[in-house]
Amino acid sequence: MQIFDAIIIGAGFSGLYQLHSLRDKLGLKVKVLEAGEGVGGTWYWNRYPGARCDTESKAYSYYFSKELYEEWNWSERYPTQPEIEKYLNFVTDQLNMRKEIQFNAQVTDLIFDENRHIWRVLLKNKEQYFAKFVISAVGCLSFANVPTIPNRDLFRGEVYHTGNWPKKNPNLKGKKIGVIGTGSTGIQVIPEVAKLAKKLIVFQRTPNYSVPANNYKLTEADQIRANEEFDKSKQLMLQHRGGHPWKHSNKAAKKTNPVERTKLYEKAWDNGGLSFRDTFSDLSVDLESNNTASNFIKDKIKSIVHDHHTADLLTDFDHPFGSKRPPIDTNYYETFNRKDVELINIRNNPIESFVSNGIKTSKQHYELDVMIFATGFDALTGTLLNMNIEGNNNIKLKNVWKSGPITNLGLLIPNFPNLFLITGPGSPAVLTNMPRAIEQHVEWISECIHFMITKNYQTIETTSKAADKWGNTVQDAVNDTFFLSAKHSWYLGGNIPNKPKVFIPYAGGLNKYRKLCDMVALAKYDEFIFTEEK
Ligand code: N01
Repeated sequence: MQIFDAIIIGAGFSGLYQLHSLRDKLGLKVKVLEAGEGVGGTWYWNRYPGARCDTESKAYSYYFSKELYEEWNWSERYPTQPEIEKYLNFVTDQLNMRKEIQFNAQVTDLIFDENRHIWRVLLKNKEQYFAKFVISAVGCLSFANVPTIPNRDLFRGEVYHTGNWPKKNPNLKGKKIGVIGTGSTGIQVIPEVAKLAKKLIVFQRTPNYSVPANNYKLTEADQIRANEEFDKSKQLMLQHRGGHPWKHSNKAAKKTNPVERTKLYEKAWDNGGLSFRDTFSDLSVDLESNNTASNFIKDKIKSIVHDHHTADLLTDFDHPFGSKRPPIDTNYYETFNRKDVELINIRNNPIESFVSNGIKTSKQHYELDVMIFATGFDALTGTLLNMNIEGNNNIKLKNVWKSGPITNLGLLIPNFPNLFLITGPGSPAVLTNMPRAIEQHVEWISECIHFMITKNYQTIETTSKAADKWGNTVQDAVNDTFFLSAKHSWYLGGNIPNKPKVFIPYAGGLNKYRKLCDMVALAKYDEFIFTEEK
């Protein structure tokens, strides 16, 4: 029986760097199991029209190797899905990693053998592998949330979810298309689909605050500057709570006079992108300040959208700005000025069922050839809980996490020895520029495994007490913010019926989290239990 030192599940940003770290830095025998036909993870599956990253390309790259960074040139300020997929293939080949990756390998079960201290990993095709360590690199937004609308079988048209978009792009030209969902994904897909459709109907339940991306092509001079600024950018990202390459503002909106405040919002709006959230220091903690941002965005939307009724629907916000992940867009609001685009409020006119040629709401019937669900994900826990994961005494993760995920630092789960999570629940991951969070996790995990090897340790496990303590830290961090006021947000599990309503990520900032993780390593992981190699 062949036993790997480590099995990594997933070949996206996390899995690839974890493979490189364990294989090339620690010399371990590693296998990566990937459900898709290629590398990319999130960026393999989310190939819908308009898919692109909201983080700027020069920051949405690996920073563990300056050489690698300099060898790749991004073409636009924000990278498109095809370009990110290409980048991850480039990294895979540059580091010669393809041979360790098995594609079309969907993991169904992870079962810990307590006697032998190894994990048995089962695939959908019934193959099985064994490994001392398992590292979950399954991504945070990888389990599609597909609403259950009655009579789907009756509908004669096509149905797609943006998170499982077909590799062969469907032909949408000249069709009557419906889109459900106006989160970051819907806001990206809607303007692109509108260009192709004969008629586009957007079914909106909750409007979202969106800021212009202000995308542009990068020049050769931009590339040279990005390379020259590699170290400076890295430092900025390490200091930023969200892992982004800019400084936090130290100005409170409330304490800034209204003329100056509007000037600063205008500047941030023109610059575009996620940094708008950091225009002032108090937007996520002071409602009065938050309202100044919210009203500014509302006025902008109303100045763009010609039809008053549509503009009112697009600005009927039910949560403070930033309490849900704020999207950025290219021509989202402008799209509603097209004659062939209609916005339907499904909050007071809910979708009741599919019919053979479209969809029926409580008030009306809409003819459609294609329905696109941009309805998001069972985030952070969905993919993990979709596998059968059994730890000590065959205890099932499904049962342990019945009332919400329990982890220590988002990295380890009590009773599941040697199972590490990259960007797991309880980590700051989804509140950050993901590659920065991923690099921090991978490096921490690799260092921990290295420590175990040098000490001849067989297993590592966190105690329930330490995990409960971390759970309280996660709760305390969110209590200082507005995140809890967005009741339906996926951060809170609010988008999935019957999911426990607990705030899942750590909201204390990646910079602070990194220090906490470093302290644990410096203290030689004294919060963890190790067993020695027999
Ligand atoms: O998903 P979402 P997403 N009936 O959950 C609606 C990342 N991302 O895929 O708000 C009707 O945010 C739902 O309505 P409501 C980013 O972190 C990154 O857009 O619940 N509507 C909402 O409008 C983001 O936050 C990039 O009332 C239903 C929408 O569907 C995360 O992915 C790009 C419904 C879902 O919004 C998820 O974004 C894109 C139902 N039954 C995404 N169920 C980057 O650039 C859901 N909705 C990196």
